[in-house]
Amino acid sequence: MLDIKAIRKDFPILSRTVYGKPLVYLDNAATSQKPSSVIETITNYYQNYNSNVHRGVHALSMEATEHYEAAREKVANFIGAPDSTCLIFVRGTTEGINLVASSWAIPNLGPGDEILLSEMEHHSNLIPWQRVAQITGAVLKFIPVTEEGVLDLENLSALINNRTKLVSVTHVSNVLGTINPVKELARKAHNVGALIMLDAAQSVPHMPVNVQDLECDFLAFSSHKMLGPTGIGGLYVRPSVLKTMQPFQSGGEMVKEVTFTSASWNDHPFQFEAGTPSISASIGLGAAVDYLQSIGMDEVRNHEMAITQYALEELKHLSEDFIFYGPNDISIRGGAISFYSDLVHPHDLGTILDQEGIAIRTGHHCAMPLVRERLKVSATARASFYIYNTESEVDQLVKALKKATRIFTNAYKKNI
Ligand code: C6P
Repeated sequence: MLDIKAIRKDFPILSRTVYGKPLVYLDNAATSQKPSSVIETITNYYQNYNSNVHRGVHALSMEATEHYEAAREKVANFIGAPDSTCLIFVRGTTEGINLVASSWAIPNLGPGDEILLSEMEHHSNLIPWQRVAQITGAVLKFIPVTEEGVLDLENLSALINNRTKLVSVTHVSNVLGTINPVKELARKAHNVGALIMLDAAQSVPHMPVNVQDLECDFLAFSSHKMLGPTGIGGLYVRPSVLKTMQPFQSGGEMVKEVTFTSASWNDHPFQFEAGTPSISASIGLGAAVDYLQSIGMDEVRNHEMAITQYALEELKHLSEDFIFYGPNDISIRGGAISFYSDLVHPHDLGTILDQEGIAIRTGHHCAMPLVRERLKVSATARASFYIYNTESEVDQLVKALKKATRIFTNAYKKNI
């Protein structure tokens, strides 16, 4: 069991108030809060060894390089990568997926090749592939989503076929909370010679993830959702695939020899990290990994299951007009709960909850096709949990939702 009281003390922001009420932060799928250790690590870099990496012979630069590469080791180890050379620092999940689209997919795909996605993808794992399809002539296919909010794998043998070159799916849905059977998908993809990319934005922060165990070829995630700073994330690429990839951006650091007319590429991962990297953010991500590892990812996941289960049970006490999306089986869902009620528009719910100091997200969650075309609503409200959330905060959420429902039901009655 996590000592939530002690954990909360590590997050300075959790002691602030919003409109005079204690902050109840339930927007963790959008971004997580940061512990003091991460904030102090970043400050320490700027106060004591701020310098560029890989370039200088002076003490500060060498210190910065040491910390930067130590962070890469930590992050690679955290996701079970075979070694740190296959962990590329990127700005986040979005850039990681775009890197794979540019450096692997565009050079390798052609007309008629198929890219298999699912209907529950975030725009970051949809639009880069739409662009790849436009450029290469490849075709996009989609694994459907069932009423329960899980992938419908009934026709998988037809969807993964000899034309399939890439399967790219989210490990955990940011809207439905569903944890997808990605290992099974990896096996099926590899059976036909296709590669698999995992959008791990919502899994790496919340559960043990091991890229070798999952047998994936590419995996991207964002630091800011796992207690780390914004502007940094990781892209794992299987070493045998990494060797075949083309450069992403070009400029300083990604080259070995340069003439006026040509250049040769640096070793990976540096080949994919052109320009001065996000040094402080990378080191901050290393500190976030240290923090999560000090708790233990099994414990992180256990807490998430417990609080999500509690929330699902308590939210049932709301008016019957509320629809909750995603599977009920807690073993296949993460800590994001999306809901909708005809009584109160999600944006109104978000605003009323905000007045109570409760932060949730409302909208299409950057998964417009799923929300509009599958769930058939314009928006949902979403509460999402992390290691510092308590059952008492869930109670406050339920109470505030009841209040919002009352306000709108009364206003509706007055109008008729
Ligand atoms: N989802 C949410 O509120 P970036 O922005 O690159 O760090 O992450 C993009 C991303 C990709 N895939 C999934 C499954 C995600 O959930 C996200 C980010 C946030 O749901 C912001 S839209």
